[in-house]
Amino acid sequence: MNMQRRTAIAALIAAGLPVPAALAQGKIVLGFAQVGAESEWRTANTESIKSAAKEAGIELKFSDAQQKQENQIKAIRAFIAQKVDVIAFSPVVESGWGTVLREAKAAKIPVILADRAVNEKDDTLWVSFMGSDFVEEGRKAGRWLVEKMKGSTTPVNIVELQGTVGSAPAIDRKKGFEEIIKADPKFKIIRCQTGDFTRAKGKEVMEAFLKAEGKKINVLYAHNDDMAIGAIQAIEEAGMKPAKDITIISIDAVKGAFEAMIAGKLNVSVECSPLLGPQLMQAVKDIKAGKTLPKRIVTEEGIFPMEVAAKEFPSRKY
Ligand code: GZL
Repeated sequence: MNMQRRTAIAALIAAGLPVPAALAQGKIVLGFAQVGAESEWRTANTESIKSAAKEAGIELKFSDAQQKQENQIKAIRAFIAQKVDVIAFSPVVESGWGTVLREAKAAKIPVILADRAVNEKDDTLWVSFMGSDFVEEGRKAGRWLVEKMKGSTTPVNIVELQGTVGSAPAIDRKKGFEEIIKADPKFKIIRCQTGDFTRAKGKEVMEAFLKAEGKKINVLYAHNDDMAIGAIQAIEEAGMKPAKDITIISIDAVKGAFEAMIAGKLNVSVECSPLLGPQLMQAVKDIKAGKTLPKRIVTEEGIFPMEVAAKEFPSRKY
């Protein structure tokens, strides 16, 4: 409940007047602290949240932290001060959230983790965590590569473009991928560096990989499509053919990835759906209705190799 509504209701009660139902129920107010606008995925996620809030008649207070944790913490503190009904956010990194989450708990404002997790031990600090299983996304990428390289005995040198250092998707996508490829010693990650989930950084780091390792590189594993698309530009500028000279595996399955696969420049993208808006708004309404939420709500997702890209593209929603 926001400040103005509380004050109005208190004044009516103090004057011994009835509180109109519309005022008493009022609009639910949700404070959402977004990571930033670093990728196509994030843009689609923000769009999904804003449109779903509108659709649900929920008043949305939205902040963009420009990928800085201190900005997300500031936004959450502002939501607490404004006495919003629910707080939701996608933590830019896993650690450093205990203090502000305890402040929200002390203010009796429920918190939903949307998209990424935190590594806080006390799970009473949030009501529910909804989002993808990033470890499974990494496994799917690894399984696709194992299948593609089945039967070959020559070494497979992999360079890895990691997501934001310390973020749940970067940690877990690496973990899942390595869990699968470690079964065969021919797979070797020869370089690994963060591209911070952006196209620009992905291109810059891939240029450095190519300078250092050149034609030794057989595979690029990128933790998201934006970094893969940046890397594709670097591979072409180095006079090599993306998806042919270097097999490229990526995650998110955003429009840009489908366009790259249709152009024959990306081999496969593992789906990671940003369309959490409707699920989040339903969770907010359930909390306000006093319902209990599951602690973990996992998004179901697929995998899209380039062979199916043209057929699937028209029906993609992000
Ligand atoms: C994953 C999400 C990641 C995407 C990136 O759920 O947190 O952040 O994979 C985005 O594209 O920047």
